[in-house]
Amino acid sequence: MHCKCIMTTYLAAKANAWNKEFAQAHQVFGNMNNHGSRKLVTCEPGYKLIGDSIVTCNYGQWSGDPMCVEETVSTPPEEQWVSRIRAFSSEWSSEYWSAKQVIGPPNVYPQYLDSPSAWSIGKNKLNSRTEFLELVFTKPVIVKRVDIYETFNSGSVTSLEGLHLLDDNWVILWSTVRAQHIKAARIFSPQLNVTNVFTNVIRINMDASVSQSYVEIDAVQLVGT
Ligand SMILES: [Ca+2]
Repeated sequence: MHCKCIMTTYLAAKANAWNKEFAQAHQVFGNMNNHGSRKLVTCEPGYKLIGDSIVTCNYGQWSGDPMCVEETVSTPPEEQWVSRIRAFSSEWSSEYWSAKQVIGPPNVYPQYLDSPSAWSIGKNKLNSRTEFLELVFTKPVIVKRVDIYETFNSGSVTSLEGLHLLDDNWVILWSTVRAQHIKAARIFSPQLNVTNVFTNVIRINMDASVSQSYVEIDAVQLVGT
């Protein structure tokens, strides 16, 4: 079985030295003698990762034994709906228009509608520029795309962040200087600036002040490998 892996540029920038022994099989960066250091292992297209994506150096031994094996049938990227709400800036109520209305597949889209089945900002938040949702998905992936199902007063999203599980740092995946006000439902999938973040936690930052109305999001899908 042929093995071939690539390291993300994120870690490559931090790398001190090659871990030669490990790199022969997995091509990961890092200092092999550094106890407690963690590495992210990813596979090139056409290869599938078997085992954990993150390995930890434990007194000279790597935890787990991830491998990249050639795929006989290429697997499509993982597509996941929100499974849990981690945090939110506000919500219209604890039930209708609540943050938990974002969980699961869309049930308002493609309608453009003020619907209690979508999350809405709180009652006194029409001028708020600092609204956010922190969303948890079941399986961590290398983030390729985030689809935001906007169903009322679209266009408020100003940036997207991913909580990189390797070091628990928020990484900005996409941002814009100005929010918009679009009176139509849409699936917003911005072109990400960073495509090497490994996570199952996404934060959506919004500016509601542009629309001066209730900003609503029906569902969010995370796409990655
Ligand atoms: Ca919904």
